[in-house]
Amino acid sequence: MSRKDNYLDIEEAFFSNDRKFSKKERKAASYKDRSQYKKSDQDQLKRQNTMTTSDEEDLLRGKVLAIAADGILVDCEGTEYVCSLKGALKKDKKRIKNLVAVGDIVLFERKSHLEGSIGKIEKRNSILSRADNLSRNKEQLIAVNVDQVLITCSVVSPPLKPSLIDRYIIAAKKGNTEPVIVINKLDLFQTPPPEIQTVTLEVERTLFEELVEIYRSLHLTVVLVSATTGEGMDELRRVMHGKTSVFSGQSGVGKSHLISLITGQQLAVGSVVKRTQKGSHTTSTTNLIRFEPGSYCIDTPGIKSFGVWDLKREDIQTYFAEILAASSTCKFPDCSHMNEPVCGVQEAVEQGHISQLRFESYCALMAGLEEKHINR
Ligand SMILES: Nc1nc2c(ncn2[C@@H]2O[C@H](COP(=O)(O)OP(=O)(O)OP(=O)(O)O)[C@@H](O)[C@H]2O)c(=O)[nH]1
Ligand SMILES: [Mg+2]
Ligand SMILES: [Zn+2]
Repeated sequence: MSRKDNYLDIEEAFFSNDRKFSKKERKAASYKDRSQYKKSDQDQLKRQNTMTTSDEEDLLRGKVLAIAADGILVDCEGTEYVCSLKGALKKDKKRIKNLVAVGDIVLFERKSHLEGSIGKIEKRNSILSRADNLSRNKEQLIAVNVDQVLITCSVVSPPLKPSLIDRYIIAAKKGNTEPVIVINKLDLFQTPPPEIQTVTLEVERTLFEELVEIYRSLHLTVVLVSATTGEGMDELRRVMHGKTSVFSGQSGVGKSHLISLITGQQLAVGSVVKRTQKGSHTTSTTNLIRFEPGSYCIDTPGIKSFGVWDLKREDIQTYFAEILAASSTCKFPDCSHMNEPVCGVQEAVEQGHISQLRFESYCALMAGLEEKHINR
């Protein structure tokens, strides 16, 4: 696996290096670390909250802009500090892969001119995370404190991936943020790459039309764009106005290209690898960009796989509004809609009231088959 493919490992390596901590700090941190094992202390200590009010008064408050190889970049009233993370915060490391994420509001101690040490991460109002693709038992934060997730996909190259969109929608809702679907590269329907066969193009067009209809009927915002021709860009700007949006999706769908157009910042844009149509990873770190007062967007590296973190089987249908609605006529109150008789959901699928694509996504999640799906 290349360094770019697993950009969060850079952060992992960074955090595991305690070189920046003085002996005194290490002692204080280890004392705080030990306190987590005492039940009474544990109950009192709120997650992420390891400092006292008097400690906090001396600290600066800022927003995490990026997590790079040399540290966590924090903006504090227009000045950017490179910060490390205090040891006491690392107690959650077993469950969560990256303790701090882009969009976090942090309190930090100024160490030197433009360096700091983060002592507290403020409570987050929303989270976009996924199951860590290696162990699948750790949560990997993609971005936090965002208003909406722009689930970015493209037509033709790389092609649409319906089950991936559904998993993103669930992750966004679960994390208290709004899912918005952005479908890019519409120009490719008019001017497809030469290697794409007509029949493949027609199949993709049919899938595209069906998906737009499904998600709009579910009252989700679907923005249709082409970074190349500029089509739909005004609508995308309008959707992003006054909000914090995170662009996430497969590599090569055009996230950075769209963000460059919206923000006017030149970001690295890569070429799609023709052989696999999966694109090569171009963006290797997550970056928060302010593009107008009160409007922010976050560019993220393309994901290779996406599993919804901590999704309970019994909760799955609550994220499929049309399935939940049809379940009212199922014979069994705990019907899974997979193989029971007299099932309102199966009936609705047969009659075409529920899309086959959505039902397949639901079944794959219910059967725990998402591992197969996430490897694109
Ligand atoms: N035809 C066409 N190509 C596009 C469009 N938008 C982006 N591209 C191309 O798609 C390729 C990938 O674009 P990027 O912006 O690097 O994609 P990304 O999603 O940021 O990829 P990662 O950073 O790897 O996750 C580039 O060659 C872009 O020029 C579009 O609307 N139409
Ligand atoms: Mg990119
Ligand atoms: Zn049923």
